[in-house]
Amino acid sequence: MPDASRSVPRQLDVVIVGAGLAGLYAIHRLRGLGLKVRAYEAGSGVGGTWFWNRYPGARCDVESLEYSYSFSEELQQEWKWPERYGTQPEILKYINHVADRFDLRRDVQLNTRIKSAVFDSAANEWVVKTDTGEEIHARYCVMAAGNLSTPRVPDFKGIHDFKGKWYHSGLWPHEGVDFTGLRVGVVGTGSSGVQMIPIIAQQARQLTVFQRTANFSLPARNGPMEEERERRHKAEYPARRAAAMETPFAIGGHPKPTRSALEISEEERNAAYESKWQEGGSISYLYSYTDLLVNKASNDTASEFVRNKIRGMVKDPKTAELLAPKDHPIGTKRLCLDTHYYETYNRPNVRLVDVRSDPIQEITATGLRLASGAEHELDAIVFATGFDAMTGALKEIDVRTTDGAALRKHWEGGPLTYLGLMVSGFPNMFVITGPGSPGVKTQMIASIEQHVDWIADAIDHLGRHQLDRIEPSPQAESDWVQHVNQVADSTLYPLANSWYVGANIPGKPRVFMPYVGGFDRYKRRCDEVAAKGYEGFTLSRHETVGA
Ligand code: N01
Repeated sequence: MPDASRSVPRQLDVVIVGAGLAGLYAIHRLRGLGLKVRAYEAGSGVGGTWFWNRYPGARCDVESLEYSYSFSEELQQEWKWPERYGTQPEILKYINHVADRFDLRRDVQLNTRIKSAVFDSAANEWVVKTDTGEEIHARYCVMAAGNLSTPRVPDFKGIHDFKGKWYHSGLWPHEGVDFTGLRVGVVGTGSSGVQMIPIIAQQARQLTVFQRTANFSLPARNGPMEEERERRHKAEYPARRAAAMETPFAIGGHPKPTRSALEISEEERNAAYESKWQEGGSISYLYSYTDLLVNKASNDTASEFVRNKIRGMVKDPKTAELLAPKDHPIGTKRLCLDTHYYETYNRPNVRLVDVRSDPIQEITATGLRLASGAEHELDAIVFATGFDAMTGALKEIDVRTTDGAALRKHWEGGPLTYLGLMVSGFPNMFVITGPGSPGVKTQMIASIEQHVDWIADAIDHLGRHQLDRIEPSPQAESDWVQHVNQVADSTLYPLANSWYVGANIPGKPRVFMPYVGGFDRYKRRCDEVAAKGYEGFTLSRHETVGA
């Protein structure tokens, strides 16, 4: 018998791809406009990043009181964060609480992956198909599929011959993994590796870390939430959130720097770095001076301070030198936050292997072989090797239009968007925190709320003016991409081989993807565009063929 749910397409106003922090807020906000919405989520639960990344030590690197939704004063007052930085289980608990509190689950469909999305130009609607054979028709499509949601294990020869177990940080087993007594290898020393290495080291008989690029990491100085700090923060929540909107990272509480790092004496500068180091956190360190991310000589002072800290913490001088990053300025790759990362290399059961000078050649049945022929016997391998960032999730969906456009083709030379929110040639499709957006360089939930609010306002505007189609002009898109690149080129960011430029994915076009002009500047631009009647966009009323 034919399955009715498959043969009768579901009709919606807005189809949302993903039920992470962005998808959930989109449901709430768009439902508030009286629209019929539904989010489709590949996972068996809501939460996106925080649903999938369950590796040991997974924790947010933005403080809990900041890294949370601001749209409900009651929610932000009532929720109690137990620690300065939220752990993955705690954040997932919070997201589930939000889903229940705002009755969002009734518009979420779990265990469903979107395979294709085709804009039917004549009918003026998106036709979206799932891996379960369902078809959904919707006027608008909101891509809330995440920007670090396509895990990537390098294409190592022999991986399927490995007799032990292997894992990726972003696809961690729900039941957890017990490494007790095992010889474990961790490949990758980005934020995920840096967080898991100290914890795995406590369990494993032996831990071997395979490092290609040393990363800068600062101490998180995590601890239980101080009552007085929480009370003060909550008393000033609305003002603090508003102040955060006026900062480049959408994070409040850090005084705006006023001087160059080169304007003051070395002694004074190092004292300032030391105080930030003791305070913990990455934003305050990078915000020490006006020019740390734009002037190499200034940055050198901040980089060298951290390198010296590493040299002081790691007892073996050779290991310390390997761990001290020298190939990129601090902050130009995502700055890590850790708890006892560098000290972990002083443990007798931990060793560091440099796979820059001697790359991983293949995985064998019993471990891993390097180009030199050196073999490492392992019982388990953990790949903390990152994601096909920013574009991976969207490229996995076959996004097309009946007018012949295909997103994969449009983005062949690198992603093109206007304001990071829309793509020319793909009407009525919105992207949340994708390429061209400052999202990944900010307190992500603030960017999510700003994007979703802007999108909701745009859809509302269309409805109030009897319009039903919006798309950016190719010129506005190309101007924005040029602006994003110009801004990036005026900073030190392009000096690093990072996922910001797709460097971790062999063959990916090297294009700087996030907008690094600052959240404050970006938000002003988005507001201005809307105030000018959606400048750079074409708004129209579609006449249904045959109507
Ligand atoms: O991934 P990454 P991640 N052989 O891409 C190495 C967010 N996040 O999962 O630098 C050997 O940063 C690669 O080496 P290299 C955050 O935005 C946040 O750690 O390419 N090594 C690198 O060391 C973060 O930036 C939080 O030379 C190989 C590592 O794998 C983003 O997610 C926590 C290799 C990948 O690092 C991604 O972080 C976790 C190979 N063939 C993540 N291929 C917090 O909030 C890759 N590598 C705290």
